[in-house]
Amino acid sequence: MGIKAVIFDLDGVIVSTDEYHYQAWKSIADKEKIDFDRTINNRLRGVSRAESLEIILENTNKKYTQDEKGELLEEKNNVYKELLKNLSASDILEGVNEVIDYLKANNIKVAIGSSSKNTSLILEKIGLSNTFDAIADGTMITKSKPDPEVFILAANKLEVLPENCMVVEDAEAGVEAALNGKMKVSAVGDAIKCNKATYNLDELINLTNIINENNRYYI
Ligand code: B16
Ligand code: MG
Repeated sequence: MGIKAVIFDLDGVIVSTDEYHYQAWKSIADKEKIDFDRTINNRLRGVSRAESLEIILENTNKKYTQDEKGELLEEKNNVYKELLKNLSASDILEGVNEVIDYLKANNIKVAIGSSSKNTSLILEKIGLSNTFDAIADGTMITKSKPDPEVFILAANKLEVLPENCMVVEDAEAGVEAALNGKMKVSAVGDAIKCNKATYNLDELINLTNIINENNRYYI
């Protein structure tokens, strides 16, 4: 069987935009006088923008109309996009370029599977717009992680079967999404704690050993 494609989550795997998400949500929460801290922010990893707002609103008794929620979502995204202006290739996380080079040299396809509707903008800012063989993102799906839709879409675009895909994720919802899609998954960062992934990676570069191990008898 072996691994024929690696599908990378974006925020928290390729680039640390999670801090910008935190700052943007914090500004909205402060304005609305809602308690919001980094522990709550960790629950927003891999979760869509609209569902993230619902989690934040768990900490207030105030009832928001759909229109008011829509305004908060737009405001959050405006603050977030303003912060993204600071993003550059120097924000690509450690090991990412090396791992992608290794995969390409070994004819393993690479894709993005992200909940973010800002994926194109982020990839452009960090100079990786033309790096991936396929992109599946929040603008193309109707069901959020832990539903496997975004990863299945990436696999379909690559024309690779789910069982031949390895997902790399920093969020528990993303790890579950990959497993729900019958894919292997390597956890990095916060997702290691959930202990559900096929592999846990202390450092992203260790993915090359895992791929090697999986493909020893196939390539
Ligand atoms: P946007 P990922 C996710 O990206 C983030 O982890 C999550 O915090 C965010 O709410 C979600 O994208 C939606 O992002 O507001 O840009 O559409 O980790 O799936 O790459
Ligand atoms: Mg993520």
